[in-house]
Amino acid sequence: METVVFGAGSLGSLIGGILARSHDVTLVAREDHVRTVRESGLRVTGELETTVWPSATTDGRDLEAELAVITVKAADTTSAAETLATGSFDAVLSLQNGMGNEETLVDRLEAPVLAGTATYGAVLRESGVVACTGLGDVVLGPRDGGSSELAERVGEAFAAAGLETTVADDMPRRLWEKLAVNAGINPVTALSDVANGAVLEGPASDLASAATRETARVARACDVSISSREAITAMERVAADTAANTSSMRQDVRAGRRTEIDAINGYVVERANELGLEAPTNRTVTSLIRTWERGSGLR
Ligand code: KPL
Repeated sequence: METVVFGAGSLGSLIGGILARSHDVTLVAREDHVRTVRESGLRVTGELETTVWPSATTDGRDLEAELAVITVKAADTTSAAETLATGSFDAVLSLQNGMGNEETLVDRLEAPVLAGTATYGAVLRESGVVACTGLGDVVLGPRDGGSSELAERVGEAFAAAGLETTVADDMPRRLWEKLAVNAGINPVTALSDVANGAVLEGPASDLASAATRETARVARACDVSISSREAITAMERVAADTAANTSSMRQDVRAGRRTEIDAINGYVVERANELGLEAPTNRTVTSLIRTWERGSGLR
């Protein structure tokens, strides 16, 4: 399946690299990464070791492919969608953190938009080299739930390349569960500068569990059935599976980049406000991260 990966940072390079084993892939990425991939190929190290030769470009305009996989940061989804709208795709798949990305894509693109989650650990070590730091899976499906032939076709293409893939008919619930996991792990690890496993014990555990529990409560108020226990179990499972990893928000803070706080804990606070609910832990961590972003000149 001819695929464009828009936003080939850590996760995008890993997914694009694995897809390139069986499919025609174009990476849209930063200049230094593009140059190295063109000269020396894309090297995947760690679990899924391989070197592949996808096409690579810095210019995402006027591209045509069967599938566009979106892996940009949530804050960059609008500009990614506007750029992609100059090209032509049969389907678009969001593999991003946070909520609201699919709506942003649907509003600006004609192609059907699928929702997805990816739990592979990925770190872009240097231009042209991405490490797979943990095997995971990709779950994808229609963004409103249910099934579609398109989702099946994309799922088959991913599986054929060796990505562990599930086509799901309950994406709204899965996106909320991922949000609850990220709402617990990401801000706590970023603010405390600790690896994901630190949220399994001590004061970090109380804070992460509270943020996750609040997220599950807001999900239920949005008619998505997810108990607090289920959400906390999911958060603890991910923290244990990725114990030594650096969360994406901690990576952003360390690199002095704007984080995805608005689409994660900020989203929970917004939905809670609309529904007349309290989300004090999410509110607090959102304020702290936004304060850091402001102090760093990022917002
Ligand atoms: O998705 C993640 C992230 O870092 O954004 C988790 C699940 C926390 C894994 O690191």
